[in-house]
Amino acid sequence: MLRFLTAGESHGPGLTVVLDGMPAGVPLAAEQVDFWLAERQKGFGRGGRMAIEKDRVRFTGGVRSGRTLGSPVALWVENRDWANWTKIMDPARNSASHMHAVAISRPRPGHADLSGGLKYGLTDLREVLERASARETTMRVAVGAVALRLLEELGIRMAAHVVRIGGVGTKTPCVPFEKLLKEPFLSPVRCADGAAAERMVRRIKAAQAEGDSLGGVFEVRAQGLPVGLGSHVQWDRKADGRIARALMSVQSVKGVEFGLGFGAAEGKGSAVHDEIAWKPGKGYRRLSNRAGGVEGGMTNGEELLVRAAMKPIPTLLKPLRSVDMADHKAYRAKYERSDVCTVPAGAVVGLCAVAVELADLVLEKFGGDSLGQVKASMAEYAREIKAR
Ligand code: EPS
Repeated sequence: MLRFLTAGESHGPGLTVVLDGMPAGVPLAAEQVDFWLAERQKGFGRGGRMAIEKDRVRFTGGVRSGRTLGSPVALWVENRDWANWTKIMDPARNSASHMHAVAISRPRPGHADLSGGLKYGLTDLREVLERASARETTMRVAVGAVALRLLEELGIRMAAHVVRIGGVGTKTPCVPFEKLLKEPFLSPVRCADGAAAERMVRRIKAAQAEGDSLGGVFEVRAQGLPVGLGSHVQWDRKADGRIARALMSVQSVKGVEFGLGFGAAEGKGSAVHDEIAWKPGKGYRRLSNRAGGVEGGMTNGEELLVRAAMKPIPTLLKPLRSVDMADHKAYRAKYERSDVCTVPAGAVVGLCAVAVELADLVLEKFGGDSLGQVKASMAEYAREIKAR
């Protein structure tokens, strides 16, 4: 139902996304997208680039008078840094000798550089890194912010926060949802636990002093999801599989877990599964939420709780060993401007990636070309479920 494609290079003129399948009539203002774009740019541990960029969206299709039209929603964000890269990134005018002079032939371990260069037959690794760059996550956030507007209209709320950075983090297993709606926005590392946030900041400062980078874990939660998004009947319709794919496709993500996640493999069945209860007029609920809100590939009406692990970013002040692709000689990578830790930004990107998938799952179940039709169909289904 909902699909999108992004385009644009990190130091090119700007970034584009086209989102197809949004119902008509969803109230949508540029400031609502800009809010999340700004949140993605924050976070202790970011590098010099974020002082240059001030991401702002421009709607170039699908929105009129503050509402979606049902046609593809097209979004554009300018790269301010483009002004400093016009010579290197010009789409038309560079000479072969100039291109040779600025070519990058030394792949960074952990980046897309080497595999991308070999796969696409490129000798200038800039042609890989420009697109592999996490700059692209700007548009995941832009498109997620649009999906979030639909979810909000349907009474579905989302939150995200950072639970670990570089091995230190919150000791609270599950921060209350209401706290997550406020605290992460006030925290330098987007963590709802103040004491843990201080430990994380200290850890980032230490890594920075050592010329290193840090990864971590963020958590995405959603409340108000109806029972039965996704399906058990086919592998590619399973809600958890689809959400996991969306998160795994975010730059630097190396692992995804729902609820207890890997922990579910450690305990006995009686300590892992969520018992079922029923109340007249309210219907079914679970007595715990170790599954993270998904069972059998379907949402079960409990809160969605999914976590993603991000590796440390691969551009390091402390260089790792690699090989120059021009002469096959060993070298230690030269340092370029970079971030030390992007996990706080990752939490925003993750929230937005999950938002798109949830909006798609909702539209798949409830259909509807207009917001009014989706709402009516959801309300009818809610009545049916409560009566069971
Ligand atoms: C990135 C390297 C850095 C990051 C960039 C992702 O950019 P630069 O090479 O221009 O300093 O700042 O992230 C963004 C620009 C962004 O908006 O998040 C990389 O190599 O992946």
